[in-house]
Amino acid sequence: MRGLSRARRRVRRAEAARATGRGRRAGVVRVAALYDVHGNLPALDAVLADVEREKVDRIVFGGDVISGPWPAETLERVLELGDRALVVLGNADRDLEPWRRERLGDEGHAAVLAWPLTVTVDVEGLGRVLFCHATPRSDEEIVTRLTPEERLAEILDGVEADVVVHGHAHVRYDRRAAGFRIVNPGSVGLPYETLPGAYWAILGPHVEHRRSDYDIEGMIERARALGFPNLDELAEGSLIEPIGPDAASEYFEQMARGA
Ligand SMILES: [Mn+2]
Repeated sequence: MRGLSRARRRVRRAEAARATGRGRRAGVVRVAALYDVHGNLPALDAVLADVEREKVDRIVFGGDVISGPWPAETLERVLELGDRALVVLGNADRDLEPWRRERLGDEGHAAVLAWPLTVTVDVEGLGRVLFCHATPRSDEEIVTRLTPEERLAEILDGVEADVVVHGHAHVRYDRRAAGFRIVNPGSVGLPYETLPGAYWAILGPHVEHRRSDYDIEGMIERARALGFPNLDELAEGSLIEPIGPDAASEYFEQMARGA
């Protein structure tokens, strides 16, 4: 059944590609997926330095890009990448919280709000890869590596992709379910993993999870010197003593169930 619907999707996609003359974007071999940066500039800079060594064709920012200590600088980094960067909107990017509003200004905020909810890229070796922040239909619906397959099937019903890349829960995984390969690259700026660091992934021709090291203590000091509010809340559980992927996944899955 699943194989059949997958085959049907492939046929529909091929037909759509012929109809529009699109579909084959030659040369898209490797994509770096940078999710949930959360305005953590030192983490982003460490990841971008590692990305440069990888010779990727595209860098996809998977939402919740700017909300954090360095919103304006983070947006600048994204814009500096020009056409190499593709960005999707995250729920936290929409937030009009004063720290960000002051630093981005109306123009910056408008640029952020113009980001689409999904971006699709044909990646050699993986097929059609859909990037979204939370799910293709919502930038705040929670999916974790523990989400039951029946729920995934409902959430992803009608989605035309081979691979769905999402974030929002800040825990990396790579899973096949409901006829899709589903990947969370983890979070650059606020990961809930065992080891501190900045988490991201390379897609094409395989899925490779990556971790970049950076000076976390230094980042916290710099953010504190800026006067960024709620820093301790932010740092605790993620940056300094990560609560870990199991506890975080269970916590978010409970939220998803409304418990
Ligand atoms: Mn987030």
